[in-house]
Amino acid sequence: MALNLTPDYFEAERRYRQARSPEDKLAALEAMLRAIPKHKSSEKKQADLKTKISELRHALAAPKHKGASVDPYHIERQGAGQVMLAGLPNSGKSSIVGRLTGAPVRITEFPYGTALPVPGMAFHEDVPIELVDLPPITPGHVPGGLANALRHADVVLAVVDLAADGLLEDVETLLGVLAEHGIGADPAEEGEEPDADLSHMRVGPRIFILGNKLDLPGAADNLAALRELRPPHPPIRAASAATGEGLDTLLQELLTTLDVIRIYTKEPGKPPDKERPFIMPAGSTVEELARMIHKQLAENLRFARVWSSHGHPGQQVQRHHVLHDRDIVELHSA
Ligand SMILES: Nc1nc2c(ncn2[C@@H]2O[C@H](COP(=O)(O)OP(=O)(O)OP(=O)(O)O)[C@@H](O)[C@H]2O)c(=O)[nH]1
Ligand SMILES: [Mg+2]
Repeated sequence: MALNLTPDYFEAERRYRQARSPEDKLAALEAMLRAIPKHKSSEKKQADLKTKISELRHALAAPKHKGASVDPYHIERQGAGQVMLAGLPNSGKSSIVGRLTGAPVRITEFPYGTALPVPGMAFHEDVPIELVDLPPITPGHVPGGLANALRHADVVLAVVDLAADGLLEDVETLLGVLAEHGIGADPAEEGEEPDADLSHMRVGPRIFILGNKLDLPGAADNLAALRELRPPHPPIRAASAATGEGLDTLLQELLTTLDVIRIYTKEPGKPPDKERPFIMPAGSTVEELARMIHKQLAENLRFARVWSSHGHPGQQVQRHHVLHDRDIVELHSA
């Protein structure tokens, strides 16, 4: 006899396969058990699920012994995208993340002050962007977890100290270390124009060189020299964590790079919710917005009204209508 598994079950099973932490796996298994039809033919499957759930609960409750700890470099992606700061010791990574996000980073006058990653949320206008402070990297000293985290970031900021005597060398060293770990090694990052046919296949993060400590004597001259001598990719940006100079522009640019739109929703007869926009990839549709809110809403969607600078106010649109940044959307379902 067939098991007659429901869409809810398949959804939970998909979550189980994609779960990265034991906690997520457990939650997905519990959802699978709730969703599985309770009849004779599914008894074996139910028992399997119960065994797996009990094993996982045990594993989670057990005290963690050395070596079995959770990967500290696994940081959940949040907001418009994940931006990781990689750099040689003392370049000011923690200072930048601290200033822009208020996260509890450790800033020290001596190198190697940061031992573990610290995530925080920076805001450009009302869009949250996740910044992650990382321990320093040097040739031969890149923890596997850190390299892996960098490869999964949306953007990597290669942070250098603009006032350092060996700035040019520092930049080459840092980019070399990153390239060795498969970060930023594609031709588009090596000074050539991105190949139009291949650009959509890009995997891995975008890279920016971020010169910090722009406030210090000599930094501006060093920056000018760097700009003259380096190829145009990766692009070079400059800032000062001490004065804040350049940081607004940096966030603005990160937002452009992440290529997201913010959508405000409203209910009929009410003003829009301007507090918490939905952040979606550029090109998203009304249907995708509905799905983000609830799967059922997407299925029952009849039409939407959109207030946009790209159409007349309250225009009625269908589910495949493409949204623009700052559109206000009223969803109507059956
Ligand atoms: N003048 C000036 N000093 C800065 C700036 N940014 C950071 N510093 C100083 O540089 C030193 C190192 O700063 P951190 O933010 O700890 O540097 P880091 O890159 O996180 O260092 P590690 O974690 O050891 O790799 C501290 O003394 C900071 O106060 C800046 O923009 N201007
Ligand atoms: Mg640090």
